[in-house]
Parts: sequence; structure tokens; C-alpha cells
Amino acid sequence: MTVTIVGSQLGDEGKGGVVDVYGDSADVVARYQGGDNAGHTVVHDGEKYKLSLVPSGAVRGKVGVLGNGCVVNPETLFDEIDTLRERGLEPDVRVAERAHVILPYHRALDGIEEAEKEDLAAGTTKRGIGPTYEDKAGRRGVRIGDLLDPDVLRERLEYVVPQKKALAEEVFDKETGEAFDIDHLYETYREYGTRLEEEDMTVDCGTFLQERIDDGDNVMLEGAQGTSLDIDHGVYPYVTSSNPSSGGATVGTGLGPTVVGQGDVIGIVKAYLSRVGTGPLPTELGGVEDQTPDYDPEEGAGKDEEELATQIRDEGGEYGTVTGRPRRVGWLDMPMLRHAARANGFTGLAINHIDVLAGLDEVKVGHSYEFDGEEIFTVPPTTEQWGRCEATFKSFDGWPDIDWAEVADEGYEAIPENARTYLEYISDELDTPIYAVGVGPGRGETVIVE
Ligand code: 2SA
Ligand code: MG
Repeated sequence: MTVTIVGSQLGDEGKGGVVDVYGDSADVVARYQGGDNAGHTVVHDGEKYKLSLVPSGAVRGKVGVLGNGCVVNPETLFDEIDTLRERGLEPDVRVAERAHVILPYHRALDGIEEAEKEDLAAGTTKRGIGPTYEDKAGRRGVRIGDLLDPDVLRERLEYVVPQKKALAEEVFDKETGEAFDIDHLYETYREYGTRLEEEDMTVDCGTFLQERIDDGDNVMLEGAQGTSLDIDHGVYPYVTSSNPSSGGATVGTGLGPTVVGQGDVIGIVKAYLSRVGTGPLPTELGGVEDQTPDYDPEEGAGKDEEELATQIRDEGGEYGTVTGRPRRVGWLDMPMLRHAARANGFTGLAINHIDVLAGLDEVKVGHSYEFDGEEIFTVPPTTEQWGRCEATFKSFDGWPDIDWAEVADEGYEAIPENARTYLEYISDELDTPIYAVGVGPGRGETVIVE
């Protein structure tokens, strides 16, 4: 059986905590898209581990798989594995032979292109994610399986590297170095290939997972980022280059949709919104220079909104894990969630961070949008249209700040009544039951709804 965990907004919904809770009964945890642009903190036996590529389950003694839909930077992979080993763990990590490899020139080009794009820049994590998926679609990528075969690796590099070098030098007028040197790349990546082979880490992902399922194992499919960052269903072009939505869980692992569809698909919802990077955000509170479109640092967005935004940002720790840049924050956006619920076919919801909103007098929700004089309930297909939408808000009475650890022990009924009203509104609107409620960042701070 599988269970699929999907971000329903813009990433950072607190998927890690939910993966932790449901991961207990999983034998295998597989990622199906993205690369080291994800970030999760896992607390295990009182120790804190920060991972960006290795599936979090690997810290807890599960088999961690990077599916064929992932893009893998072997340097990050081995750094993370070595760090875990130094700390006394024995992570069992497998990598799909069909997964694509992030090479140094992908990272270099990610930075160069972002700088060139100006207004169209997505504010990427600069990990080379986009350029690697571009090469995958352009049929010039290097796959994990290619690292195991010296002749194939050499052939692939000799085909692709001169193109990348010309792009950097002639199109973008940039100097190139080692990152674009065939011999250097060949040596380095053959070493990675040898290590993958020696440690018996590569798998034919679909076959591997299907066999485990047939043997009665539980497989968790762990999405990174969120549905509004999906290259097909998100706010294109301010998206990541993969499919975080649940469809990605099948193509990105090699399991059939009927197999994935037998299990739960859990949508992770943060009780408000946060976003790193650019693009429209109709329920945004205040703004963040360099990320909010048309943000005026002189005028800001009004003092009250700025203050509220700062309060939520600080309370929720809404600062980028890697760069530390402040995340944009806003009220919950129901059109965005209705879109996500449909695109993913959620069987249940996990709603996180209700503790962050505690103590506010009023909690608002973007219930619908006004779009060219009409009321609409879901996200329009183009981002320009989305940028013209104005949120129509619904207001809820706030709930008190209480001892949330106690709530976690006592269960759903111990959640303040006003917060439950808010949660049930979300569930009703999405016509999806609540499976869990996050009331704090810790492992024990998720309330399972029976
Ligand atoms: P990229 O680097 O090509 O994927 O960037 C494209 C856009 O996608 C956004 N993006 C993210 N937004 C939030 N969280 C992300 N990942 C980590 C996480 C972040 C972290 O899952 O927790 O470490 O806190 C993530 N990855 C990509 C990015 O901002 C661009 O708008
Ligand atoms: Mg994160």
C-alpha cells in the first residue's frame, strides 16, 4: 500500500511533520520529484538533522528512495549520507537509475539565467533544478545509470558540454571554468558512479517499489515543494520545474496510477500562506522587497498589514532555511486550495501551524476572488489573470494561545472551538476530511483526527 504526501500551496507547509507521523508505519519512503531545492529538518532521538535531498525516512531507519522523477546532485547526496554516518546513523538510500543528474554547469546556468530574466525570474534556489529538467526534456540529460558506464558517460558529456559552454560564453557572455570542462566532469562523475555501484545504491525504481508493495510493505511517496509551484498546475513561470502534485507520484516513481490511487493522498495545508520567490499572491499581507511584484518600499502596504505580516512571519519562523530571506506571508487562499484539491484528488488533509495564528483577534481567509467584475472560486489558468484577482475575505474570530503540547496529548476536541470552526470550514469547502492537525513544530505536536 502507498500513502502520498503532497504540498497543497507553495511549499513549506510543514510536510516534514506529517511525513514523520505517517512515516512510522512506512517501510520505504520515496521522493518523486525535485532535488536539493527541498529542505526538511528531522528531529530524531533528540538530534536535529537538516536534509535537502535524502528522504527524511532514511534518518529513521527506513529505506529512502530518490525516484526517477528526481534530479540528483551526487555531491549533495554523498555529503548528506556522510554527515549522517558521522553522526552514527546507517542510512539506506537508493537512487533510481532513470533519475537525472545535476551537473556543475546546471548550477552555474541557473544563476546566470535568473540574473538575466529580471521580472520573469522565479527567485530559484539556484541548485540547477530548472536547467537539469530542461536537459531531461531536451533529451540531452545525463542519468544516474549513465554514471555507471564509462563509455556512455563520456559520450553524453562530449555531446552536451560544448553546447552548455557555448550558451554560457556566447549567449550570456560569461567565463566558464571547471564546471564546463569535459575531462574534469568525467573524472568527478565517474567517481560518483563507482561509489554508487560499490554501495549498491542504484535501483530500477518502479520495479523496486512494486516488489516491496507486493511483499506487503508500506511505501510513502513524499512530495517536495507544493501544487502552486507545479510546472503544470502552478503559477507558471514562477514555479519549479517538476510536478509536486500527486500525478507526479506515479510518473516520478514508475508505480501505476491505479497502484498509487489505492492508497491515501494527503494534502498538506498551512493555516496561512507563505512563499519564497516572486509571482502574484492575492491574499498577501504587506510585502517583501525584491519578491512582491510592484512592491513599493517607500509606501509599503500600510502599517497594520506590515505589522501583522511581521508578527506571523516571526511566530511561524517564515525565513528561508537556506538563504535566510524573509518569506512573503498572507492569509489562507481558498481558490488556491480548491484548485489543489481537484488537481491532486486528496483523500484527506493535514492542516498545520494553527498555533502560529493563535492570539490574533481576527483570522481572515480569501474565500473567493473578484476577477474582472465576477466572483470566481478557483485559480484562473494564466498567471496574468491570477495577478488581476482581488481576494474577497471571510472573517473568523481568533483563538487563544494555549499550551499546544497539551492539546497534542488530548486530541482534536482540545483544540480551541474557534480554531475548530476554522478547520471545519476548510474541510467543508474542499469536501475533504481532516486527518491531522499540526499544533507545533515538534514530532509529537500533530493531532491525529480519528
Ligand atoms: P527552483 O530552485 O527552480 O525549484 O525554484 C523555482 C521556484 O520554486 C520555489 N521553490 C521553493 N519554495 C519553497 N520551498 C522550497 N523548498 C524548500 C522546502 C525550501 C527551504 O521545501 O522547504 O529549504 O526552505 C522551494 N523550492 C523551490 C522557488 O522559490 C522558486 O520560486
Ligand atoms: Mg522547508
